[in-house]
Amino acid sequence: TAKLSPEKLLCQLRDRVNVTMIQGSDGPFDTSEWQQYLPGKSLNETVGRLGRCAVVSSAGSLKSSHLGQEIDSHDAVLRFNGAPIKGFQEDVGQKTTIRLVNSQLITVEEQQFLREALYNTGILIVWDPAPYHAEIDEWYRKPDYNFFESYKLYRSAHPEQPFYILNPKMQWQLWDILQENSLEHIQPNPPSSGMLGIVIMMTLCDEVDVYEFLPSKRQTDICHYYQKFHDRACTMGAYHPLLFEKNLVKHINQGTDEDIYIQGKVTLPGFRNVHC
Ligand code: NCC
Repeated sequence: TAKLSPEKLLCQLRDRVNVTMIQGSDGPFDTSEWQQYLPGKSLNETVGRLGRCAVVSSAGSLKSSHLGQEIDSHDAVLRFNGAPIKGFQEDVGQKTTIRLVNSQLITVEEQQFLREALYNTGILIVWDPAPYHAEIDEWYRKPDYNFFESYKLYRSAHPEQPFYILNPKMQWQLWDILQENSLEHIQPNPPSSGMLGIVIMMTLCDEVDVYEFLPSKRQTDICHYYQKFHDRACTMGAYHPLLFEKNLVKHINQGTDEDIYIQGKVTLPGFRNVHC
């Protein structure tokens, strides 16, 4: 269903999706109070230049994949929300460089978020669904989940751990590209954490391997590798435009169909290696 060639699509992603984190100079965050909470260093300074990166979806099809070693062989690994490692190393590895969490998790499950050791490793990034192409201050006044207090509490408890807030403009820049390259009308809901994480890693790394975002032969209705819960919507999408995200990622995959089938693996170039 994609309309642009893979090369042109990569250029669109590179040039139109601005991956930035909220900084102390951004609109309502330019107060002395917020300066104490936002990290002093930029994400780029914190991670440095990354070579091979892995993005690990939380899909049930990671179960019994034995992909742990391969995932850990990357220079950096990105994981999502509450996806655990303990007890699942064999399938998902143990390295965690970045954990991308949604605002719902840190607000609704605030107590777990503040307590569980899982979150204390690596760099945290939180994102929140913003109104379509809203300016930062409009979003700040009406976030989908009011996660700001939870963010501050976590920052006070773990001042040394880098913890960023994703600039909400990115989600709609990405959504526009998804919509333009789909024949159907897409519900105006932001992309999933999975798709946001893929594009974040494409900005930081030379090459990005994504695991079980496009399902392998292990495809299952089990939602997550760490739970027994069945729901096809986890893989196909309900609120998030997951199916469209997956079509787009399939279109720009530089790996083989066999890699998808056997390992659930897609290989994407980092934006530094995209020449337009
Ligand atoms: O389930 P979730 O996502 O945390 O998964 C992270 C990303 O992995 C990809 N995925 C997951 C399961 C699956 N079977 N196939 C997949 O491809 C998706 O790209 C997904 O984004 C989210 O995107 O933030 C989401 O978060 C959960 C939930 O809020 C968190 O896990 C915290 O508990 C949402 N579930 C619910 O709200 C019930 C989910 O819709 C989206």
